[in-house]
Amino acid sequence: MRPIVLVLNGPNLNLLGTREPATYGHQTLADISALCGRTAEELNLGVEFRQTNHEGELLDWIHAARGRCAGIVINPAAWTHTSVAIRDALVASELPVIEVHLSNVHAREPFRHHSFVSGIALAVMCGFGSHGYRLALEHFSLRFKEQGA
Ligand code: CA2
Repeated sequence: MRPIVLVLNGPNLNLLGTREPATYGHQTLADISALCGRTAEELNLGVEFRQTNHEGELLDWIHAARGRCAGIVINPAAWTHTSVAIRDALVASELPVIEVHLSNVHAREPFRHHSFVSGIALAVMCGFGSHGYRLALEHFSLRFKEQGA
């Protein structure tokens, strides 16, 4: 069985490609989903790609991943900077987590410099645009191979 990586996206990321291209690029979330699907095929991973504007729904998805998925890639979007609940759920999942941001949050407003997720993440990708998702999946693939999964 291929290890499944859950790729989660937080609020407003459904708007990608429609506004703020200078910050977030021209790709849509569907483009990023397709990129993750192609990458997962190449790496022989299973991938489930989701986005929500409802924090409780994201929490439910994280809870359900425990014991079923091998890792989580998450762009928590604005919840990065506000949500202890998402951090706690990720810890409770007992899964390795890679945090991804399209933009370099450290080059932006000070309120984006703090993340509740980074301190419990295996790794953080920011400023690579959609390539960050690919890098996260590549890292999981190497890690699973090393672990003999
Ligand atoms: O850089 C990232 O990926 C962020 O997670 C994106 C979040 C932001 O709150 C984080 O600080 C950094 C915002 C996602 C909203 O995306 C939009 C896309 C197009 C138009 C409006 C919002």
